[in-house]
Amino acid sequence: MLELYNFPMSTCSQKVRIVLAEKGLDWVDHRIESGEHLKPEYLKLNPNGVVPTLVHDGVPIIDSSVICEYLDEVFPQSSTTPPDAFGRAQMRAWLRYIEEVPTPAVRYPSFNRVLVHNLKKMSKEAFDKAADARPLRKHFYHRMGQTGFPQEDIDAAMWDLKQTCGRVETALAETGGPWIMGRQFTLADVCLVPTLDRMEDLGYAAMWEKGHKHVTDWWARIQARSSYKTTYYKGARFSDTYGALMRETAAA
Ligand SMILES: N[C@@H](CCC(=O)N[C@@H](CS)C(=O)NCC(=O)O)C(=O)O
Repeated sequence: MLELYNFPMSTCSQKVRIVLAEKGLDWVDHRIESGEHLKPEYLKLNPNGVVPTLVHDGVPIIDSSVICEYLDEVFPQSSTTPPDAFGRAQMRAWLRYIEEVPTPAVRYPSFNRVLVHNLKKMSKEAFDKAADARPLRKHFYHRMGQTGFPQEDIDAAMWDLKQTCGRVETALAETGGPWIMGRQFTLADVCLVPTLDRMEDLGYAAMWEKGHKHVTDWWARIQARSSYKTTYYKGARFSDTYGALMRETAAA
Protein backbone atom coordinates (compact mmCIF):
# COMPACT_ATOMS: atom_id res chain seq x y z
CA MET A 1 0.00 0.00 0.00
CA LEU A 2 1.19 3.51 -0.86
CA GLU A 3 0.28 6.44 1.37
CA LEU A 4 1.35 10.02 0.78
CA TYR A 5 1.35 12.61 3.54
CA ASN A 6 1.16 15.92 1.70
CA PHE A 7 -0.25 19.43 1.39
CA PRO A 8 -2.29 20.20 -1.76
CA MET A 9 -0.29 23.42 -2.42
CA SER A 10 3.16 22.12 -1.52
CA THR A 11 5.48 22.17 -4.51
CA CYS A 12 7.51 19.26 -3.10
CA SER A 13 4.33 17.20 -2.68
CA GLN A 14 3.30 18.02 -6.24
CA LYS A 15 6.49 16.41 -7.66
CA VAL A 16 5.54 13.11 -6.05
CA ARG A 17 1.88 13.38 -7.08
CA ILE A 18 3.02 13.80 -10.71
CA VAL A 19 5.07 10.58 -10.56
CA LEU A 20 2.21 8.66 -8.93
CA ALA A 21 -0.11 9.88 -11.70
CA GLU A 22 2.40 9.14 -14.48
CA LYS A 23 2.58 5.55 -13.25
CA GLY A 24 -1.15 5.19 -12.67
CA LEU A 25 -0.59 4.01 -9.10
CA ASP A 26 -3.28 3.81 -6.43
CA TRP A 27 -2.39 5.64 -3.26
CA VAL A 28 -3.96 6.92 -0.08
CA ASP A 29 -4.04 10.70 0.01
CA HIS A 30 -3.31 11.98 3.54
CA ARG A 31 -3.83 15.74 3.10
CA ILE A 32 -2.52 16.95 6.39
CA GLU A 33 -3.47 20.21 8.05
CA SER A 34 -0.96 23.00 8.55
CA GLY A 35 0.83 22.33 11.86
CA GLU A 36 0.28 18.56 11.78
CA HIS A 37 3.69 18.16 10.12
CA LEU A 38 5.30 19.34 13.36
CA LYS A 39 3.51 16.94 15.70
CA PRO A 40 5.48 14.10 17.32
CA GLU A 41 3.57 11.36 15.42
CA TYR A 42 4.51 12.93 12.08
CA LEU A 43 8.10 13.70 13.15
CA LYS A 44 8.53 9.97 13.75
CA LEU A 45 7.86 9.46 10.04
CA ASN A 46 9.77 12.51 8.87
CA PRO A 47 12.16 14.08 11.41
CA ASN A 48 12.61 17.09 9.07
CA GLY A 49 9.03 18.18 9.80
CA VAL A 50 8.19 18.80 6.13
CA VAL A 51 5.95 17.24 3.50
CA PRO A 52 5.88 15.01 1.57
CA THR A 53 6.39 11.63 3.22
CA LEU A 54 5.62 8.44 1.34
CA VAL A 55 4.76 5.37 3.40
CA HIS A 56 5.12 2.16 1.40
CA ASP A 57 3.79 -0.93 3.15
CA GLY A 58 4.39 0.77 6.49
CA VAL A 59 7.92 2.01 5.69
CA PRO A 60 8.46 5.80 5.44
CA ILE A 61 10.49 7.34 2.62
CA ILE A 62 11.26 11.04 2.78
CA ASP A 63 12.52 13.86 0.55
CA SER A 64 10.59 14.49 -2.63
CA SER A 65 13.33 13.73 -5.19
CA VAL A 66 14.33 10.60 -3.28
CA ILE A 67 10.68 9.52 -3.21
CA CYS A 68 10.39 10.10 -6.98
CA GLU A 69 13.49 7.98 -7.65
CA TYR A 70 12.23 5.29 -5.26
CA LEU A 71 8.86 5.09 -7.00
CA ASP A 72 10.55 4.86 -10.37
CA GLU A 73 12.76 2.02 -9.18
CA VAL A 74 10.03 0.00 -7.46
CA PHE A 75 7.35 0.61 -10.13
CA PRO A 76 9.30 0.64 -13.39
CA GLN A 77 6.26 1.08 -15.68
CA SER A 78 6.40 4.37 -17.67
CA SER A 79 9.99 4.82 -16.54
CA THR A 80 11.13 8.38 -15.90
CA THR A 81 14.80 7.43 -15.48
CA PRO A 82 17.34 7.05 -18.32
CA PRO A 83 18.37 3.44 -18.98
CA ASP A 84 22.14 4.14 -18.92
CA ALA A 85 24.49 5.23 -16.14
CA PHE A 86 25.58 8.43 -17.91
CA GLY A 87 21.97 9.46 -18.47
CA ARG A 88 21.13 8.75 -14.83
CA ALA A 89 24.09 10.85 -13.69
CA GLN A 90 22.93 13.73 -15.90
CA MET A 91 19.40 13.42 -14.57
CA ARG A 92 20.60 13.42 -10.95
CA ALA A 93 22.69 16.51 -11.66
CA TRP A 94 19.45 18.20 -12.81
CA LEU A 95 17.67 17.03 -9.64
CA ARG A 96 20.41 18.48 -7.43
CA TYR A 97 20.38 21.75 -9.39
CA ILE A 98 16.59 21.98 -9.11
CA GLU A 99 16.80 21.36 -5.35
CA GLU A 100 19.55 23.91 -4.87
CA VAL A 101 18.41 26.74 -7.12
CA PRO A 102 14.78 27.07 -8.34
CA THR A 103 13.03 25.08 -5.58
CA PRO A 104 14.34 27.27 -2.73
CA ALA A 105 14.16 30.44 -4.88
CA VAL A 106 10.43 30.19 -5.54
CA ARG A 107 9.77 30.02 -1.79
CA TYR A 108 10.76 33.69 -1.34
CA PRO A 109 8.04 35.27 -3.50
CA SER A 110 5.62 32.53 -2.34
CA PHE A 111 6.06 33.52 1.30
CA ASN A 112 6.17 37.27 0.69
CA ARG A 113 3.15 37.37 -1.60
CA VAL A 114 0.97 34.81 0.23
CA LEU A 115 2.11 32.74 3.19
CA VAL A 116 3.52 35.50 5.39
CA HIS A 117 0.06 37.05 5.56
CA ASN A 118 -1.18 34.14 7.70
CA LEU A 119 1.68 34.74 10.12
CA LYS A 120 1.06 38.47 10.51
CA LYS A 121 -1.91 37.83 12.78
CA MET A 122 0.17 35.90 15.35
CA SER A 123 1.73 37.44 18.44
CA LYS A 124 5.52 37.77 18.29
CA GLU A 125 5.83 35.09 20.95
CA ALA A 126 3.62 32.63 19.07
CA PHE A 127 5.51 33.33 15.84
CA ASP A 128 8.92 32.71 17.47
CA LYS A 129 7.63 29.46 18.94
CA ALA A 130 6.28 28.35 15.53
CA ALA A 131 9.59 29.21 13.84
CA ASP A 132 11.67 27.44 16.50
CA ALA A 133 9.54 24.29 16.13
CA ARG A 134 10.64 23.81 12.48
CA PRO A 135 13.60 21.41 12.30
CA LEU A 136 14.59 22.44 8.77
CA ARG A 137 13.17 25.94 8.39
CA LYS A 138 13.79 27.64 11.75
CA HIS A 139 16.30 30.18 10.39
CA PHE A 140 14.33 30.70 7.18
CA TYR A 141 11.24 31.66 9.21
CA HIS A 142 13.22 33.94 11.54
CA ARG A 143 14.81 35.78 8.60
CA MET A 144 11.37 36.25 7.04
CA GLY A 145 9.82 37.36 10.31
CA GLN A 146 6.21 38.50 10.24
CA THR A 147 6.69 41.14 7.57
CA GLY A 148 8.42 39.13 4.87
CA PHE A 149 11.88 38.81 3.37
CA PRO A 150 13.87 41.92 2.51
CA GLN A 151 13.93 43.03 -1.13
CA GLU A 152 17.52 41.82 -1.58
CA ASP A 153 16.36 38.23 -0.92
CA ILE A 154 13.52 38.59 -3.43
CA ASP A 155 15.93 40.03 -6.02
CA ALA A 156 18.34 37.11 -5.50
CA ALA A 157 15.48 34.61 -5.81
CA MET A 158 14.23 36.20 -9.03
CA TRP A 159 17.76 36.12 -10.42
CA ASP A 160 17.98 32.38 -9.64
CA LEU A 161 14.62 31.74 -11.31
CA LYS A 162 15.76 33.61 -14.42
CA GLN A 163 18.94 31.57 -14.47
CA THR A 164 16.87 28.39 -14.35
CA CYS A 165 14.73 29.47 -17.31
CA GLY A 166 17.94 30.16 -19.22
CA ARG A 167 19.44 26.77 -18.32
CA VAL A 168 16.33 24.91 -19.40
CA GLU A 169 16.08 26.92 -22.62
CA THR A 170 19.66 25.95 -23.49
CA ALA A 171 19.11 22.28 -22.59
CA LEU A 172 15.97 22.03 -24.72
CA ALA A 173 17.76 23.67 -27.65
CA GLU A 174 20.77 21.36 -27.30
CA THR A 175 18.89 18.08 -26.84
CA GLY A 176 16.24 19.00 -29.39
CA GLY A 177 13.52 18.15 -26.82
CA PRO A 178 10.69 17.55 -26.49
CA TRP A 179 11.85 17.02 -22.86
CA ILE A 180 14.75 18.47 -20.89
CA MET A 181 16.96 15.46 -21.48
CA GLY A 182 15.79 14.84 -25.03
CA ARG A 183 13.33 12.19 -26.16
CA GLN A 184 12.58 10.71 -22.73
CA PHE A 185 10.31 12.42 -20.20
CA THR A 186 12.36 12.13 -17.00
CA LEU A 187 12.38 13.20 -13.37
CA ALA A 188 14.26 16.33 -14.49
CA ASP A 189 11.01 17.43 -16.15
CA VAL A 190 8.84 16.27 -13.25
CA CYS A 191 10.87 18.09 -10.59
CA LEU A 192 10.80 21.39 -12.43
CA VAL A 193 7.03 21.45 -13.01
CA PRO A 194 5.98 22.70 -9.52
CA THR A 195 8.38 25.65 -9.73
CA LEU A 196 7.03 26.79 -13.08
CA ASP A 197 3.46 26.21 -12.00
CA ARG A 198 4.00 28.36 -8.89
CA MET A 199 5.69 31.07 -10.99
CA GLU A 200 2.78 31.07 -13.42
CA ASP A 201 0.32 31.23 -10.52
CA LEU A 202 2.21 34.18 -9.02
CA GLY A 203 2.09 35.96 -12.40
CA TYR A 204 5.72 35.49 -13.48
CA ALA A 205 5.19 33.48 -16.67
CA ALA A 206 6.56 36.38 -18.70
CA MET A 207 9.98 35.28 -17.43
CA TRP A 208 9.90 32.45 -20.00
CA GLU A 209 7.17 33.62 -22.37
CA LYS A 210 9.34 36.57 -23.41
CA GLY A 211 12.39 35.16 -25.16
CA HIS A 212 12.38 31.51 -24.05
CA LYS A 213 10.50 29.82 -26.85
CA HIS A 214 11.68 26.30 -26.00
CA VAL A 215 10.61 26.65 -22.36
CA THR A 216 7.25 28.06 -23.46
CA ASP A 217 6.65 25.08 -25.75
CA TRP A 218 7.87 22.63 -23.08
CA TRP A 219 5.46 24.17 -20.57
CA ALA A 220 2.53 23.73 -22.99
CA ARG A 221 3.50 20.05 -23.45
CA ILE A 222 3.72 19.57 -19.66
CA GLN A 223 0.28 21.12 -19.15
CA ALA A 224 -1.21 18.81 -21.77
CA ARG A 225 -0.18 15.67 -19.84
CA SER A 226 -2.86 13.98 -17.80
CA SER A 227 -0.49 13.73 -14.79
CA TYR A 228 -0.43 17.54 -14.68
CA LYS A 229 -4.21 17.77 -14.67
CA THR A 230 -4.48 15.13 -11.93
CA THR A 231 -1.87 16.83 -9.75
CA TYR A 232 -3.28 20.34 -10.01
CA TYR A 233 -6.81 19.72 -8.81
CA LYS A 234 -8.89 22.62 -7.45
CA GLY A 235 -7.16 23.76 -4.28
CA ALA A 236 -3.63 22.84 -5.38
CA ARG A 237 -2.76 26.41 -6.38
CA PHE A 238 -2.42 29.48 -4.22
CA SER A 239 -4.80 31.40 -6.49
CA ASP A 240 -7.59 28.89 -5.74
CA THR A 241 -7.53 30.00 -2.10
CA TYR A 242 -5.72 33.34 -1.99
CA GLY A 243 -6.70 34.95 -5.31
CA ALA A 244 -7.77 38.29 -3.82
CA LEU A 245 -4.64 38.57 -1.66
CA MET A 246 -2.44 37.75 -4.65
CA ARG A 247 -4.01 40.50 -6.72
CA GLU A 248 -3.28 42.95 -3.88
CA THR A 249 0.32 41.84 -3.41
CA ALA A 250 0.96 41.87 -7.18
CA ALA A 251 0.03 45.53 -7.25
CA ALA A 252 2.12 46.39 -4.18
N1 LIG B 1 13.82 18.63 0.71
C1 LIG B 1 12.45 18.42 1.10
C2 LIG B 1 11.82 19.76 1.36
C3 LIG B 1 10.35 19.61 1.70
C4 LIG B 1 9.70 20.97 2.03
O1 LIG B 1 10.34 21.99 2.20
N2 LIG B 1 8.37 20.94 2.13
C5 LIG B 1 7.63 22.15 2.46
C6 LIG B 1 6.43 22.27 1.55
S1 LIG B 1 6.91 22.38 -0.16
C7 LIG B 1 7.15 22.05 3.88
O2 LIG B 1 6.74 20.99 4.32
N3 LIG B 1 7.20 23.16 4.63
C8 LIG B 1 6.77 23.14 5.98
C9 LIG B 1 6.98 24.44 6.69
O3 LIG B 1 7.30 25.46 6.05
O4 LIG B 1 6.80 24.42 7.90
C10 LIG B 1 11.71 17.64 0.02
O5 LIG B 1 12.01 17.87 -1.17
O6 LIG B 1 10.86 16.80 0.35
